[in-house]
Amino acid sequence: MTLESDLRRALIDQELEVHYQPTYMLDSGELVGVEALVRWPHPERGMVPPDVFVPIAEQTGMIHELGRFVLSQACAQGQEWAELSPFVDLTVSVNVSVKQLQRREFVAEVQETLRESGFPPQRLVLEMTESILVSDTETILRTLRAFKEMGVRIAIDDFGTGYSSLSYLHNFPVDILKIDRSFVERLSGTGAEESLVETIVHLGRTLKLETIAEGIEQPEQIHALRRLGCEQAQGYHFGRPGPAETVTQLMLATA
Ligand code: G
Ligand code: G
Ligand code: MN
Ligand code: NA
Repeated sequence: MTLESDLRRALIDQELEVHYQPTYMLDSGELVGVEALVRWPHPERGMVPPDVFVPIAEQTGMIHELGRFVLSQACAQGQEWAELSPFVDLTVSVNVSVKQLQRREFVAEVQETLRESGFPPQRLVLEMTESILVSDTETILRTLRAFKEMGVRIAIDDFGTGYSSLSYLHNFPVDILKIDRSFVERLSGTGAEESLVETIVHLGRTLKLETIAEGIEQPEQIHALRRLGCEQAQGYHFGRPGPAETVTQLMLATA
């Protein structure tokens, strides 16, 4: 069986799962959000990485169904967490690909999913890469404005790895910059490699955007990020992506 036909079957059989990776405030250590990450525990092949099957889904059009699955799981789970603890208001981030954003029905689908789940639009974040903002500008701009009106926020994923032109940050209603982990990796503690992260954090402050550092693996990186004024962080040091129950345990420990 090809991976493509297998993925088609997996979507029908509801074989895919959604895992969640926590995000924390760097100053207080408070748990503030999760990023939804799709997982495929294949009965024979073992865990198939999203880097392998998401591109196949994009090429074959299955990304729409995959995306609907992840979004509905994430919103339902977000609402469950909201009802579980009055002390923690988790933001839920969902990765979306350009194919999804270009689809006419996408905004209405997100709206419907939010309505069905009861999850507040203000707590949903859609993550997209910079490359999205330079493709098919008119459609994307219209789509992002519609989300802005709904209260859904937009994050730029892997920020700093894409395009040198920053003008899109002025033109598009972006709310959050996620600093790519290649920059965070270089925060060794000597200070010599800090200038890129510092520049991104300052850019975020100037444009009134939240900044989230990705891929924190070492405590020294936390110290550097705090010093540079980055607000939030995510990475293996804090927690790997895991099943929803792992986050539930974290929340209950906090409350
Ligand atoms: O979870 P992991 O780090 O292996 O993810 C690898 C890549 O797959 C990342 O770029 C991530 O953004 C992407 N990805 C994970 N889940 C989803 C999803 O639900 N939809 C889309 N479009 N991409 C995803
Ligand atoms: O492209 P995106 O940022 O959505 O990709 C998220 C991916 O990064 C997920 O697959 C997740 O497993 C991975 N990831 C999350 N934290 C870390 C980390 O601290 N180190 C590394 N190497 N990968 C991470
Ligand atoms: Mn992401
Ligand atoms: Na990222």
